[in-house]
This record gives sequence, C-alpha cells and structure tokens, in this order.
Amino acid sequence: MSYENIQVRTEGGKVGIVTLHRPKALNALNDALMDELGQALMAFDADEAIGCIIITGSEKAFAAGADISAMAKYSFQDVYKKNFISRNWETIRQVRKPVIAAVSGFALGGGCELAMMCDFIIAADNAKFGQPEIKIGVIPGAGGTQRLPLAVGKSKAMDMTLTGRMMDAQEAERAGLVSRVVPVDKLADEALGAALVIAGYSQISVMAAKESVNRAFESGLSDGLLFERRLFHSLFATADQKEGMDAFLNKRAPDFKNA
Ligand code: CO8
Repeated sequence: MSYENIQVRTEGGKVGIVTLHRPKALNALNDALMDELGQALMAFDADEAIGCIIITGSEKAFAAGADISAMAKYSFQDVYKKNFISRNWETIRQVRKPVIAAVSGFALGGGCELAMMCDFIIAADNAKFGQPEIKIGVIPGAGGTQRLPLAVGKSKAMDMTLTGRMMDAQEAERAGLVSRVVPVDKLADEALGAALVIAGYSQISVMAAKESVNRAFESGLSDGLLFERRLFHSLFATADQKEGMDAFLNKRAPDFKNA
C-alpha cells in the first residue's frame, strides 16, 4: 500500500510505525491524511505479527492541528451534515493493539487530540502541547475538552483551552499528560524500546489490559464527545470562525466581533 501523507514501516517484525508526513504544513491533519492513517492503523491491527503501533511526526511537528485551510471554508451546514471528524478521526479508537504517540515539536489542536487518542504519549524534550482553537474562533473538536481534563485535571485543562497557551514537555510530564520525556534525539529509540517490550508479551493479555484501562478512563466519554462535536459544528455558523481562520491563513491578527 502506498501513501502520500504518511510513511509506514515495521521494526523487528513486530512493531508498526506510522510517520505523519506533510512537512510543508507541519503535518496539519487533512481528510486525506486521516483516511490514510486510519487505513494504516487498521492494517497493522489486523496483522498478526504486529504487537504494538507507534504514531510519530517530524522533529518540528507531531501535528500542528486540523488543516485550517480546509476548515476555513466550511459552514455549519457542511460540518454538521458530514458529522465532521467522526468518520476518519475515530478509526484509532477501534484499534485493539496498543498505540504509542511519540511526540516531538508541536502537538497542537487536533495534533494534541490525536496524541491523546493514543494509549500513551512519549515526548521529546522539545515537545509543545496545546489546544489553541480558541485563537481561531472555535473550540477543540476531536476530544480535547474531554480527554485533556481527564489527563491533566480541570484547572490546567481550562487554562490551556481558554488561553490557548502551549505546555512544554516538562510541564506535560508533571501534569500527567505524557508518560516519559527524553532528549529529542532519543525519542525514536525510546518509543521503539517500549513498543518492543509490549510486543513481546501475549497479544491477548496486552489487548485485555488496554481494554480494561480504557473502560475506567472512558465511561461517560461518548456523551461528552458528541456534546463537544455539536458545539464545535455550531461555531462554523459564526463570523468569528471565518475571521479567525482567515486571519491565520493571511498571517494577520484576528478582529473578533463576537458574532
Ligand atoms: N493548518 C493548516 N496549515 C498549517 C497549520 C494548520 N493547523 N499549522 C501550520 N500550518 C502551515 C502554515 O500555514 C505554514 O504554511 P505556509 O508556509 O504555506 O505559510 C506552514 O504550516 C508553517 O507554519 P508557520 O510558518 O506558521 O510555522 P511557525 O514555526 O512560525 O509556527 C505554529 C508554528 C505555532 C505551529 C503555527 O503554525 C500555528 O500556530 N499553527 C496553527 C496551530 C493551530 O491553531 N492548531 C489548531 C487548528 S484547529 C484544530 O485543530 C481543530 C481540531 C478539531 C477537530 C478536528 C476536525 C477535523
């Protein structure tokens, strides 16, 4: 299978690695990339030899968010009718084998949400996490308002979501968002080492452990995600969403009218 927006390989015959690869847009997550990611994840999940999967990006960016140039054109009608995100953003939730996010550089907006959809996050010391959607007139739409408070608590989640500020790797580790921080040049080896350990165990007990931890973590999440998605959709009816995204694309400060 050949892909245009991701690169896929295996290590040691039992770890599947997906590298997000849209370097010119800091791995901004467009529909084509998310389709490919979903296909690659499902293929690894179905491959009996693979015991663990890693999703990673470049040194500069894991992913700088959903693709603003695509979203800028959408209306409320567009996003509501398509149920924007649920189709190809939720494939990762169907994967039964463990998925590790190996994050270097920016993990912002949908990029931070994608990392949080993984089972755990290993961060490079240059990683920066954030939910800056507020700056472009919307809110997180792929689970950020639900998973971030579960990961870091209400206060930090509110701070991040309302100010749009970034959290560095050290703060993310203290807050419990990431499981380990390593020097950027050691990230790939650290993630691979963890993945090989996991892939060395019984796939059945590994899947059961994952399923069981998720059970504790996810109760009530479906309602929260649907609630969040509908709010996210409704913001595409506002002038401020158009203004925020247009301002970003034209490299100017937004002039929000509260409308
Ligand atoms: N979408 C589209 N293009 C992007 C994005 C993005 N999210 N982020 C960066 N790019 C592009 C830039 O436009 C630029 O393109 P060009 O070279 O053609 O001008 C290129 O990537 C490089 O970016 P910068 O020049 O801005 O690089 P800097 O190093 O100066 O800055 C930043 C890096 C800080 C990461 C900056 O690019 C930035 O702030 N990016 C936007 C971050 C953001 O707002 N993310 C949230 C997006 S909204 C979102 O994710 C909602 C999720 C909802 C659920 C998902 C639904 C599908």
